[in-house]
Amino acid sequence: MQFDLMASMMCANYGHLEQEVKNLEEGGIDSFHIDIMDGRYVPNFAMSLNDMRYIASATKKPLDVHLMIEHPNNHINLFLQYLRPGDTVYIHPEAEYHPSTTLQAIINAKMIPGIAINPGTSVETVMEMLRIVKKVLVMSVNPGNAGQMYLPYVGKKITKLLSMKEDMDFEIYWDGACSADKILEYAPKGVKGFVLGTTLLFGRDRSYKEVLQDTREIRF
Ligand code: S6P
Ligand code: MG
Repeated sequence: MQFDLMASMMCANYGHLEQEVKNLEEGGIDSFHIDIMDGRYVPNFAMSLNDMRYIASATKKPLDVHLMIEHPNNHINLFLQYLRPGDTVYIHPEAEYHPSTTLQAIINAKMIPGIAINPGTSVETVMEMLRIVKKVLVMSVNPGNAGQMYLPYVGKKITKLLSMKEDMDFEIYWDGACSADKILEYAPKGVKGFVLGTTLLFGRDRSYKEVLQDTREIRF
């Protein structure tokens, strides 16, 4: 079964980031998930512009940039200038007065537009944007931190999005507390990709290659 695996780079070891990027590439990661935070939209500072810029220069794999910042339109060009066509940029619609304007800027720069949907945000409130974006990042933990518990009530929202994705032409990605069990359950239902952090990939006593190989070989 085909699904994408993204590495949540806020969980990487910054003492040897270059080696982390290499090991993840050699392990077969599909893309690098970059959690940008401003300490305002979420109560944390994870990664910032220079971290993203470095990783963009260190790999040819796509970047998956998750902007957890207020009013991303004020800063969107700062980020876009270091990205390549085919990279993805997610915004949180509630962080912006005019999210469709920001999504249009991402499209105009030839990046893939996405929205991230918080656990407390309903599908109905982002309906129009589902017509614009190609990717929907469903947060299954509250945004701001790695290493949190999965919030089971998010499952109903994923089911609803799965029933809409063909007609509205978007793909669904999972972000937060992603385990092998969740991949086993949701990949066959049509979730296209999974962000891997501390729950499955980082801080294990196994190599990234071993974990990623096992994850791809999950028996459905
Ligand atoms: C959370 C962020 C996520 C985390 C990821 C970490 O604000 O958007 O991308 O980095 O959830 O994974 P885990 O397995 O530690 O929850
Ligand atoms: Mg994220």
